[in-house]
Amino acid sequence: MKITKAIFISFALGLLLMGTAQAKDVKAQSFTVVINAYDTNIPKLEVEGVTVKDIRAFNVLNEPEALVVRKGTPVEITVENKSPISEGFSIDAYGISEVIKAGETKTIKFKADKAGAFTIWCQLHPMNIHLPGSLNVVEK
Ligand SMILES: [Cu+2]
Repeated sequence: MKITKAIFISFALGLLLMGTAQAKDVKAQSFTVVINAYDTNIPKLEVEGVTVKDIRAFNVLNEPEALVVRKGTPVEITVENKSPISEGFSIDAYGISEVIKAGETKTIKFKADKAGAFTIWCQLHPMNIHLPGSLNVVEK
């Protein structure tokens, strides 16, 4: 009888350890987003007979543009701002609205508990200088 009990206890302990290992498997999905700025100057351009000089084209974009995650997964987004100015990082559906200073890196943590495609945008600047990104939360 003693041996049977010992076997049962080690079996139960094994199950318990397996359960703990499985719980650890629900790891956060990590992303690194780099906010890059492309500041370009077009020295001279002729359009329909009109000559324009020193046009500045300033574009900001998130790289990568789209993040894909399964619903229910904890998410960690490390945002690195390589723009020479402060940039915003917002995902409205998740109540995220962060400001990342030039050269700064911030980690944003949340659980992806709503499925759908959500726009990642900068709340500080006009949309026409930004290419918005997206967070795509897919059903299991
Ligand atoms: Cu911006």
